[in-house]
Amino acid sequence: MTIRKILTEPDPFLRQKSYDVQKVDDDVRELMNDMLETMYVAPGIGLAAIQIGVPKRVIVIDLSKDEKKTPLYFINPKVIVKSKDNSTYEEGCLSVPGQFAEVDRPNECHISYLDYDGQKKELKAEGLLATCIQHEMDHLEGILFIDYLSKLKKNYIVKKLSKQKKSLERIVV
Ligand code: GNR
Ligand code: NI
Repeated sequence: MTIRKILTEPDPFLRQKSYDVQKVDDDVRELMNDMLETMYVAPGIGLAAIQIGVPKRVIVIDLSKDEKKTPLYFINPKVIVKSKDNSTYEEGCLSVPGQFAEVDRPNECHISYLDYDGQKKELKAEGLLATCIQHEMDHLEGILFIDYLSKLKKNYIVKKLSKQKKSLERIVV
């Protein structure tokens, strides 16, 4: 397993649409293992492959708070239905480091996907899991949570990120 570098806004890669996985083989499983390790180290509760620069429709999630890890793997996820009712969560993103904002999303979503072994599965998710799945599925379309904010809030966050980056570059130099 390898810890990979997480791309951050405004990296153009993050805006790319990801491709369906054709076959769930050991290469895909190795990718998912790397993603999970990278996510645990970050730390975060979800990660899409494009965040480490791989444009494949692969997501890992682990919402467990204690030592006992419960990783979830989603390949080629598709929405079957979303609820009409929304809920609001304060979201963050490993590709938008240190920035948080409230986002409204359907509070339930029913999806189909392939699991770690390539088996077809369905899941009805609600609450934080539903939010996280939708946040990760957005990454597969090149969408970030800041895209849902007002122009003012989004610009503020984007500017902050570029300032952070510049000050980091100065330290490196
Ligand atoms: O670690 C993460 N926390 C989080 C909190 C609220 C809603 C979504 C998320 S996902 C995020 C990790 C990440 O960037 N995944 O793409
Ligand atoms: Ni994210």
